[in-house]
Amino acid sequence: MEPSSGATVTTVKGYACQRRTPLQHHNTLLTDALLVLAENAEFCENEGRSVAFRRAGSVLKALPQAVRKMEDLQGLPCLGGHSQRVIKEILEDGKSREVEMMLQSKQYQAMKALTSIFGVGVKTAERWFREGLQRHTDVVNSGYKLNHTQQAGVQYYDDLNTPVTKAEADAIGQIVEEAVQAVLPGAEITLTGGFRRDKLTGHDVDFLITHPEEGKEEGLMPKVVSWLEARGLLLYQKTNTNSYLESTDGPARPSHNMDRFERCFSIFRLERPHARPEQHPQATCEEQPQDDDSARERRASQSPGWKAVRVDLVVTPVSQFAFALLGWTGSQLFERDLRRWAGQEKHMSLSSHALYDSKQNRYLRASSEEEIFAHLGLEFIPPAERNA
Ligand code: TTP
Ligand code: MN
Ligand code: MN
Ligand code: MN
Repeated sequence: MEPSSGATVTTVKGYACQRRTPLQHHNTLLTDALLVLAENAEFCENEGRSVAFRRAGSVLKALPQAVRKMEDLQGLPCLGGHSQRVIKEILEDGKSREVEMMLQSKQYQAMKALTSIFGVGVKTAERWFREGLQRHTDVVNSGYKLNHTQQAGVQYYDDLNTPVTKAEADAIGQIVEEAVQAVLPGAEITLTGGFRRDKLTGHDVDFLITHPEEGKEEGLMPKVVSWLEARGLLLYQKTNTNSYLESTDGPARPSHNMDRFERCFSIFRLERPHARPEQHPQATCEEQPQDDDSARERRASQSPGWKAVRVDLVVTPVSQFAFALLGWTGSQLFERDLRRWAGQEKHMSLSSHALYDSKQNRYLRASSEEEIFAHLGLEFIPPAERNA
């Protein structure tokens, strides 16, 4: 299609894994709006629609400049009619009525608040909302029976919804390193997830653990968890043992996207570096002497000397390390498109364990991410440019 005069034409490839997507981009007003629509679709359990809005937003993140007029969108992939309408509204009026209304809606706000409780998915949040709950405090007061995970989610709600900083991620890294070295000298830990993509904050901290000698890593996770628990460093943990070897469906036919490593979803108790000592009531003579509700509330909300931080630990045999590293670095949309590219364009099946070539009927080995991209016929995209 010939661009009309003045339009900035940019070529953007259709799969996120074919594009470089930096952390900072030029279209946050548009991508924030599309993200709200994606979240709302997710709350309505419409995954296809949610992914479509995420894809549209992701294309805009890869553009080298801000979109100023609709012609700038010519030739771009993944922009459906609905996304284009919303973009048009924002370009013309500075905001989208549909998105503004959604942000104001009770349902969206409640679903957002309830799903931000660790351990609460869309289905549970939906049911609670229909039963009249809107905030995490309503859940506490409802007297509903919560599972172990949700109890932790409610108990540490504020901390878990405060972004984790890189400094905190590094501090957690030191603790994990110490734990791992104590139980298996020579084992290696690698920071993955958003922080490997150079994000400045995250909702959790993700680590891969391996050992250069294949097999040495077996059974490592329970030992690491015990070491941490013995020192009071874990507020919560749920460990899954490796089910990869026992499972009947190999990586060629992954039944779902969850991988099957030894893994641990946890909440660490991270000491705050410069925590102020708790204030004594007598020390604050300016304050009202009586112990009223607001005083009690102030004390309760005063941060203790530690912060609850979500941490994901994954143990991988070294032969699968490159696949695990690629699979856990994200972003989620980048991962989704890597698998889609492998299947649709290359007749291969990619998981966090292996790459299977259906034409050659064999697994393709790799000891680095670069080799996996090469197997897939893709240009290597460094982690910092996988922020799709
Ligand atoms: P997340 O930790 O959920 O996301 P993130 O690190 O990109 O961003 P945030 O700052 O919000 O934490 O997931 C990281 C990667 O881990 C994700 O791209 C895919 C992978 N992953 C799995 O392979 N299996 C899983 O079950 C989950 C939850 C994630
Ligand atoms: Mn993460
Ligand atoms: Mn996340
Ligand atoms: Mn994670």
